[in-house]
Amino acid sequence: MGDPVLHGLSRSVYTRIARLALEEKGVRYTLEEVEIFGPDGVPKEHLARQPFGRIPALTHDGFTLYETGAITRYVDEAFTGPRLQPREPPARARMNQVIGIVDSYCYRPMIWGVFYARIVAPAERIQPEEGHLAQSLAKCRSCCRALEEILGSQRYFAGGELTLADLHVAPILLYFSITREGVETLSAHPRLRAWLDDMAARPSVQLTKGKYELAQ
Ligand SMILES: N[C@@H](CCC(=O)N[C@@H](CS)C(=O)NCC(=O)O)C(=O)O
Repeated sequence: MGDPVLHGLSRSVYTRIARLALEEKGVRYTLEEVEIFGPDGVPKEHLARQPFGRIPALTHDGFTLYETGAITRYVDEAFTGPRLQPREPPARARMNQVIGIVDSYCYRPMIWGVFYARIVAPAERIQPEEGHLAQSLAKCRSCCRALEEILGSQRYFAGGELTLADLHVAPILLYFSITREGVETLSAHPRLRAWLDDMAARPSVQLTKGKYELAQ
């Protein structure tokens, strides 16, 4: 079997989620950078892999897969290494619930609402829209409240062991945490903050830092 190729961008949070799964499993892989945000739009060859023009996509021995949740589960099941999905139904359901929360409620406001306005827009000399930021921030606060409640006093989201849930939350919360609104919001959620600090210290997370975090 050959090594998988992940098609994405090192600065993309969803690409990083897939990379974290590969790194935590100890899988050798190649990251092929695909610039989807350039003036020419999504490259044709990427649309053939991901018809919605999003990143990442994974190719492995002629098998092509997109949707990060499917990629991380595939990586966990197709390769040896530490299990990243619990066996017991309640813990497994909790993991899936957290992944659903991240996709449905956290990604847009945290990344496109706050992180984009505070970190990407100034770097690219774009004027952010403050109204959008304020609306997004209210949603970010709800996300942090919900995530902290689920975390409770556990070390990880689905219990005592690291699972895909932690890998899905970390990249998005790390980007949010480098904005001043993120710092403030997280200071009101000390257990979530402690979880994030613990995740930030993992070798997989350190190794996959993108340019915006490295610039801090
Ligand atoms: N549902 C997709 C979402 C992936 C996604 O939104 N990726 C971002 C980059 S982090 C993207 O491609 N954004 C491009 C856009 O929103 O047009 C998945 O789970 O893979």
